This record gives sequence, structure tokens and C-alpha cells, in this order.
Amino acid sequence: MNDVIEPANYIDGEWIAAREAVADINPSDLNDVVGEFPRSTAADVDRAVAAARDAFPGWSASSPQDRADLLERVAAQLYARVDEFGALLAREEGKPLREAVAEATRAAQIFRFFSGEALRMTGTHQDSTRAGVEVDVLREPIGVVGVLSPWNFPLAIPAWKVAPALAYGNTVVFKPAELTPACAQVLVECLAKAGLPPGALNLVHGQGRVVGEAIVRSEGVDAVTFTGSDAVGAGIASLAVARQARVQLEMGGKNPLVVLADCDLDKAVDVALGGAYFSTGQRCTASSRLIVESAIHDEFVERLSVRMTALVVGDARDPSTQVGPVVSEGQLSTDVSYIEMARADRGVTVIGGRPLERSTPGYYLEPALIVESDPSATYNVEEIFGPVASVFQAATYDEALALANDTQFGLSAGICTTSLAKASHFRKYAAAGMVMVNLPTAGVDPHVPFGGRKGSSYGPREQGTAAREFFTTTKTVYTAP
Ligand code: UN1
Repeated sequence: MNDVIEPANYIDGEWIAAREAVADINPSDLNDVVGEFPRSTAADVDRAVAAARDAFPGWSASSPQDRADLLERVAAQLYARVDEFGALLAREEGKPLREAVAEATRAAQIFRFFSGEALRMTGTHQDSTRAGVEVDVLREPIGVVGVLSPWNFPLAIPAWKVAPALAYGNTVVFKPAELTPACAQVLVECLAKAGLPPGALNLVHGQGRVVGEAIVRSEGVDAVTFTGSDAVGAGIASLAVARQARVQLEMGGKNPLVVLADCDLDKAVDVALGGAYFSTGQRCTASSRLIVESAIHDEFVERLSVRMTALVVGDARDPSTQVGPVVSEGQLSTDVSYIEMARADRGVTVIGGRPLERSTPGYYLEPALIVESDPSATYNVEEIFGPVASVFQAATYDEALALANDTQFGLSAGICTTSLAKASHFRKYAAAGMVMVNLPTAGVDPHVPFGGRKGSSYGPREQGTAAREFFTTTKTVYTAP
């Protein structure tokens, strides 16, 4: 890694080497060790929380212009290093290079956006209902924020949690996913180089059940923002609520893409292909349920399977790769077990879905398309988080909409149609936090709200100006002459 210091925690402005370390392995080549990263303890978390608490009075009282300038300096470093950081992300997580560079760029955009937000932490002023009294609603930071981030967007998701936390004057204890510590480390290096005061952001590498849990339990942490699985999210929520800490959860999806008979079929196949299989399907916004009007079902399956089986699966660092490896051995065996479950069901056809060998040992898996399965089968209900999608028939638009909404999740929902009436209806009645018309369910902008309904999200939205709802609290001030 170019210009990267030794893997370490960053606490109170100091890089602290590991006492115990764990290897960070490239999923495209298991012989390639990215680094040995700290496996921290609850005592490390206590130090990080104490540093964040000590830093809070100074940072929260700092000039918003200083916070804006600092975040802008981070954005500038990220923009200048998108190729390098994209290459690191591809190596560490297995995201194909083109997508990895795009993610690094997205992280830069997010820091730039929140640099501006530091200067827009506005309140409101109005007259009281009582004559002569005035009311101001002020926005203030919440305090110390625990950031728990996943491996699937190891630059962008930390960016969209850390940047608003700091912009609005909070201090942070950041625990990245254990599978992607190097991306977190380079991000924190950029913040350190930008001149962040000691303690304003602390990085503690390690396991969720040790470091993550210690953060969530710590009385010194006022709010926790988490992206990851619904099972882990539920545990975090109960711990946080038990001690009245603020909590924001972004969890799974089982996102529907409705494809109507009046669609532009080439475009719809493109949308389904990208939504289901790019990023190896490892996105909470992936299109895992393709709901196709019966009139075009067979042709859709035919065209999608041709495109899908032609996808180049390989080493994420090779620019010709379209689908990288699955992130880890555990995730590969999860994906394969769901695929095997589908294969064992009577009448179900699974196209693709076999583990692959490449010139280096890695977690390669052919994209899989499950055809003619029961929508209520376990693999069609639970989030798989791999390159696996199911296709269902619906006789009418109404049936397609009902099937689309028949899920415990509600993150993103898509429709491919040329009918303005159907698109408008779907925009209104899709039970999801995000709706995509003639676009993949995955792939979101950095400056607008992100989040879902039902079991996908809990708490206020992330990103855009909506982020201030979680990262600030209001104070209502009444003034009489
Ligand atoms: C996207 O689809 O562009 O974990 C972003 C995830 C989401 C981010 C998806 N929180 O996949």
C-alpha cells in the first residue's frame, strides 16, 4: 500500500500499534495479505471514548468554517487519490476496480457535501403564541457518536457516517468491519493529515462482538449509527435503547424490480443485470427479486441468462473483471447454501451459481438466477447478500406490485416500464424508502436521503441534509424582553 502507515488504531491523535493482530486477506487471492490489523479490546474502546469525550467541548464549539475547511481538505485528498484508494478497495474487499474507483470518488463527494453542511446547521426563529415572546429552535451536536460500518462499502459508508458526525460538531469512535480495515485506515489517515484535533475521531479496529459491543454499551457514547445485517442491528437496538442512546440502523433488503410487458426490454435486462450482480450482489440495495409480467417472462429470462452467463467473473483488480469474488469464506458458504436450497426444490431451475476456480485461490462464484420458485421460499424471503437473484411471474401490474411489497424489508424498489401511469402509481404505492424508475435498485446519490422502511431501517435517514436529524438535536429557546 502506497503511503500507508503501519496498521494501527488511532486514539487521541496517536497511532497505536496492535498487541494482537489479524490478517486482512484479499478475497481474489488468498495468498495476498493486505496487512495485519489490530484486534482491539474493550479497554481500547474505553480509551477511545474518553478521548472523544475530552475532545467534544472543543470540537463542538469550533468555528463551522474550520470544520468545513477541514472536511474540504479531506475531500481534496480523496479526490487526488481515487485510483489508489479504489485499487486498495478492490484488493481488500473484492469489488471490481471500476466500481471501487467510483466508490472512492463517492466518498470524496460525500466529504465535500458535508463540508458545506457544516455551514448550514441552521435553526429557526418564530414568534411565540404568547405576545412578546420569541422562540428560537437551535441545532446542536449530540456528543460522541459510535460509527459501526460494514465491509461492502468500506469507503463510502464510513464517509457518510463520519463526515456528517464531524460537520455538525460531534466527536466519533469508529469501528470498521473486520474484513475491510485498510480502507478505514486510509480514510482516517486523510482526516489526521487534514488537521483533525486529537480525539475528535478515534479508530478502533476489531471484532463486532468485542469492539462493536463495547461501543454500543459505553455510557460515554451518546448515539450509535450502524449499517449491517438485520440480526446484528436488532441486538444493537436493544442495547442502545436500554440505556436511552440514540440509534440509527441501516440493515437488509430483498429489493424487488418489477419488469412490465411495456418496458424497453434491453434496458430492463441491463437494469436487472447491474442491480442483481454488480458489486457481486453484495449490496443492501441489490435487486434480488425480479418480478416480470408473464407476457415477457420467458424472453426476459432468456435474455438475462445470456447476459449473466457472459459476465466476466475474476480478480477484482483486473480491469476486465465485471464480477469480483465473494468477500469471505463465510459469505461464500452462505450464498452456496441458499443456492443449494433452491436447487433442491421441485420444479425450480437455477442458472449458474457454481463456485469457480481462477488462476489464484479466491472466493469466486458464478452469478445465479433462480427461476420458477415459490416467492415464500426461505431463499426468496431472507437477504442472501450475494450474486443471487430470483425471477417471478406476475399476471398483471397489480399482482406485481403486491408481490413487490410482500416482504419484511423495504429499502429500495424498482420498476421498468414506459407507462407514465404505472410508473406514477408505483412511485406512490411501493412500500420502500427509495424507488427507482427504469434504473437499478442499487446506486444512490450522495446528496439526498438514503434509507428504508419496515425491517430495512430504523431511525432517521442518512445522507443529504436529512443526516442532520440523527447527528444533531434541537433546543427550543423562549425569550421574553
Ligand atoms: C448503493 O446502492 O449505491 O450496504 C448504496 C449497502 C447500502 C449502500 C448501497 N447501505 O449496500
